[in-house]
Amino acid sequence: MRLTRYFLPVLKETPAEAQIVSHRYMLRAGMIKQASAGIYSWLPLGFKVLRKIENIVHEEQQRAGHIPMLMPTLQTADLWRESGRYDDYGEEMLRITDRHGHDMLYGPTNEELITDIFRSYVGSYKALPLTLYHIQWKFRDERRPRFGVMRGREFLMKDGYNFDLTKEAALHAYNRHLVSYLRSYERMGLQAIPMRADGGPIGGDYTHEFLVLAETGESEVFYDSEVTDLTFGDRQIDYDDVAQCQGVLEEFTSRYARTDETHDEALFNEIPEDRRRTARGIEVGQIFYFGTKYSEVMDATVINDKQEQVPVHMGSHGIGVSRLLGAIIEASHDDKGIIWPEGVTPFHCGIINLRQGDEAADAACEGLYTALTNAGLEPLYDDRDERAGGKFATMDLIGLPWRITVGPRGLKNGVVELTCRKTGESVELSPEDAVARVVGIYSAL
Ligand code: 5CA
Repeated sequence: MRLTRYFLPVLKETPAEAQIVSHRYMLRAGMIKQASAGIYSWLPLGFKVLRKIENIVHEEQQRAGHIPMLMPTLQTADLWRESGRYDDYGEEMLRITDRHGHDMLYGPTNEELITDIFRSYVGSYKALPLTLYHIQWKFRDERRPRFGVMRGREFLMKDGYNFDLTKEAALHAYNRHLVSYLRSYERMGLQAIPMRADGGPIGGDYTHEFLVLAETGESEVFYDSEVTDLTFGDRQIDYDDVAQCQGVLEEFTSRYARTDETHDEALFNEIPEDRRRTARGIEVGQIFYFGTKYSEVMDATVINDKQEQVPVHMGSHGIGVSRLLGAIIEASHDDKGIIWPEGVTPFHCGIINLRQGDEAADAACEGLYTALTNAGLEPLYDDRDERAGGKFATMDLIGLPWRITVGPRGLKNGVVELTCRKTGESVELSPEDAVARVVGIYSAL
């Protein structure tokens, strides 16, 4: 993409309404624009990152054997009356009446709708195990929407639902989700720690939240510092291997790590004092096993191998897709702007032309642009007729991990400059070597 042809409405001023750094940078970098309280338009740069995050979630869910689909945002109240949650959900639910007087609602989550789909088509245990998921907008009429996409009213969530014959099988589905979430967050450059949590309006007392440690996080968390040493890495997982998935769950959840809702001071004090940590965290996902809570009241049953009609065991599993943009920025930025992890960056590499209009500089930039594009990468070429300072400031603000700077002086010696956004380190290389270096970095991901 050439910047002169793109839509990147960068703000010079720091917006007064933004209290935390991720919100400030998302507004300044022209990623989002508030449409009304807690509701945002996703401008091209923000939309690009949102799609990258969605793609990682899709890939990892499908790797775990979970099946993508799409349910609507608007739901009929009737299903929620069946489960008993229509009244329970309270003021967070946006209720709508259509022209025929039918009560509708903008879905805050989808347990009822998916259970209705399941019961309409599945009658035998032979169709199990089954996990369906979608990535769809949700609405929760939060009393205090704040921090931009972090606590929105409309937000994008991946929600998945498992249907299993037995509790054991459903717990394996739970573990599969835990494993796939660990992989997903690491691919986004994040460490998200699973912590024992509370079921809230979804229900069930077997649940973990995934928290990214950040001072601006809304949750208070208590943990054994050893949990922060754990990394998932590139281990190979067979998602059908019950023992292997259980092993990962045990490895990542056996040490003390809880949110304030389930914190137990006595247990916490059993950790050696130098490892006890109290911090704040951003909840980027939550997994639940709730057994037959919905299947019993909504009559989602199957016939088992003894010809008995039994309610299925279910769980639901969410990732805060739009919130993740905020969480990633909170975890990765400096005073100049965002520092995107390579896995989610909107463009792979920036190209800065220090002397637009200089024949050699223009030609070299075009050459880099073509070479990177031909290698399957997306460069962002700042081809504006602007001063170098302004170009650097924009590039630093939008946070592309790599930048190639091209100027007439370097070109005389046959070199351009490759700079890492995170470390600030630069090396002088021939244009060919700079391209090879960047291509190598991304192909290793
Ligand atoms: N049905 C279950 C799981 S599928 C569910 O709704 N879980 S949840 O309530 O925990 O939401 C899943 C994730 O959505 C949360 O972990 C959080 O990351 C994100 N989320 C929840 N509320 C908001 C909000 N107001 N703004 C942005 N993200 C949110």
